[in-house]
Amino acid sequence: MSVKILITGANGQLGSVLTATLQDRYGLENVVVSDIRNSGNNRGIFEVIDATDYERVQSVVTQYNITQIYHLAAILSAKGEENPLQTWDINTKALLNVLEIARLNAIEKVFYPSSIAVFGEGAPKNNTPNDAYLNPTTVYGISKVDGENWAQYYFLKYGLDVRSIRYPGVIGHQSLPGGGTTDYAVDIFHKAVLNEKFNCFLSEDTALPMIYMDDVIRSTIELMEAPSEKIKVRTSYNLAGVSFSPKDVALEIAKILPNFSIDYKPDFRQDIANHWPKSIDDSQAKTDWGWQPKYNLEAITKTMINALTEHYTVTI
Ligand code: AKB
Repeated sequence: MSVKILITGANGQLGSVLTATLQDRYGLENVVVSDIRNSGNNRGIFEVIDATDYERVQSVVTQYNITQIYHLAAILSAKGEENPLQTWDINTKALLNVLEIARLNAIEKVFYPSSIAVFGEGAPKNNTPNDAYLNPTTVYGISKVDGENWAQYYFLKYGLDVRSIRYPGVIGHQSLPGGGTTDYAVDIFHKAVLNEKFNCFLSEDTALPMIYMDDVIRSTIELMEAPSEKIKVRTSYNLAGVSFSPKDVALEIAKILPNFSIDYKPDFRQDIANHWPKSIDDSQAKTDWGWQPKYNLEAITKTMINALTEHYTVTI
C-alpha cells in the first residue's frame, strides 16, 4: 500500500517545514496538510481540521485512505498557561481522537511530538536522562506526559505503531514559533538581522536545550523510517541538539554583527524555563535508531543570520 500522510497542525513553526519535507519526499498528492485555519500559503492538498473534532478527523482519514498521521496540533507552554483547562482539552482530546481513529482505521504509523516540558523539579537539570522522573509544572508539560503514556498504551494494548520525540526548543529561519518559552531563540536572530535591540524575556544565564530545524526534521524522519524493532522507547525519546543561554547566543551573534545589543527583562516565562532541563541526555535515541545532531551554536548562528539577511533583503 502506498503512503498517504495526514499532518495536523501543519501551519505551526515545525509543521510548515516538516510538511514541505514530507511533500518533497512522498509527493504532493500523498500528503494531506491540515490545520484549524487555512493560511492560504499551503502547497498541495489542504483540509481545515479542528483535531478535537473526532468526526472531522475520521472523515478526512476515510476520504484520503490515510496510512500515517503526524499529529502536531497543540498549544505550547507559555500560551497554554493563559487558559489551562482549554489547553488540556485541546492537547489531550485531539491526541486521543488521533490514536483512536488510527487504531480503528489500521493506520500504519503515528508521530506524536512531546517536549522537554515533560520534565520538572524531579529530574536532574544537566544531562537529563530519558527515564527521569516526570513532574512538569505547565499544563502543556502535563498534557505531554499524559500523551506519552497514551502513546505507549496504544502500542502495548493495540500494537499501534506510535513514535515520539521530546523536542527541545526549535530554531529555524523558515517559520516563526508561537506561544513557547524557547521562542526567544528565534526572535533574537530576527532582531539582530534587522539591527534592532532585542528584549529577552529570559535572564541571560538561562541555559535550555535547543535544536536547529534541519536536525529536528531529519530526526523526525529518521525515527519514523526506522525499523519498528529498533524503537525501544514507546513513551518518547529525549533528543538533544545544543544547549545555550541567551547570553551565549548573544555573544555568538555579536561575532558576526558587532553592533547587536540585548536587554534582559524576565517575565512569567522565566519560571517555566527554571523548571526545565539545561541539557538533555539523548544516548537512548543514538543507540536505538542512530540519532546524531549536526548543528552546534556556531553553525546555527551563521546559518540563521545568512538566511534571515537574505530574507529581509528580498522582503524590504
Ligand atoms: C515551548 O517552548 O513550549 C516549546 C517546547 C520546548 O516544547 N518550544
